[in-house]
Amino acid sequence: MSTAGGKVDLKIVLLGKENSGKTSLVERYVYDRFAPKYQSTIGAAFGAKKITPKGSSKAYVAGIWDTAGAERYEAMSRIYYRGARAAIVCYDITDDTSFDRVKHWVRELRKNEENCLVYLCGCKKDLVHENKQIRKVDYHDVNDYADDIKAKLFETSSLLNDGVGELDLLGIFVLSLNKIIVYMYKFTFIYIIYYVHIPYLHA
Ligand SMILES: Nc1nc2c(ncn2[C@@H]2O[C@H](COP(=O)(O)OP(=O)(O)OP(=O)(O)O)[C@@H](O)[C@H]2O)c(=O)[nH]1
Ligand SMILES: [Mg+2]
Repeated sequence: MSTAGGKVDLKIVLLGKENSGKTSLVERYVYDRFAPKYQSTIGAAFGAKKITPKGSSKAYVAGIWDTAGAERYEAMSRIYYRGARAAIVCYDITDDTSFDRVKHWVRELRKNEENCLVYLCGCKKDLVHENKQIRKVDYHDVNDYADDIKAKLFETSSLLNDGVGELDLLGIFVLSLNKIIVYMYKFTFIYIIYYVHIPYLHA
């Protein structure tokens, strides 16, 4: 993955158990490619993608930190979610232990990065297309859990490029939220200047 320099408008972090499909998701989203051979991520990797919201002439850069799922890198992953605007917590829908890790990361995020929006991503959707028995994590159970923690859920297949485009929508949503926050700051600033400082100027 490239370590493209330059300004990043929004930071997204991917968390989740090893082998859950994080790197494949980023590879599909950023470079539109898929590698079937598993290569465990060491430490973390970075990918950047330009997002242009509909009706906007400006392109924004989403910086995506793909963390290593192996538990020995857990302390390092904490460094990468600091200051992230959104976290995509991945699990493999054919591996129920990967969903236990989701709960762990959600607890971590809620405790340490409360402003970070949480998205849950069930990866490897294609594996259950032909054999439904392979599914070990029920969509509806996770959806209920997502409702409880006020997160959004999506399922993807990086192999078939199915559902990966959701990441664009996520980016656009976070960018619009950022804009609203900036407007709120500006409005508060104008309010303070007008109503607090003006009377003093006329006194
Ligand atoms: N069939 C299928 N296989 C997938 C999919 N996504 C990932 N895989 C495979 O699952 C394995 C693990 O994928 P990775 O993306 O490397 O997993 P990871 O979460 O980055 O793993 P760590 O880097 O160890 O944390 C690889 O062999 C991928 O090819 C998918 O959508 N469908
Ligand atoms: Mg990886």
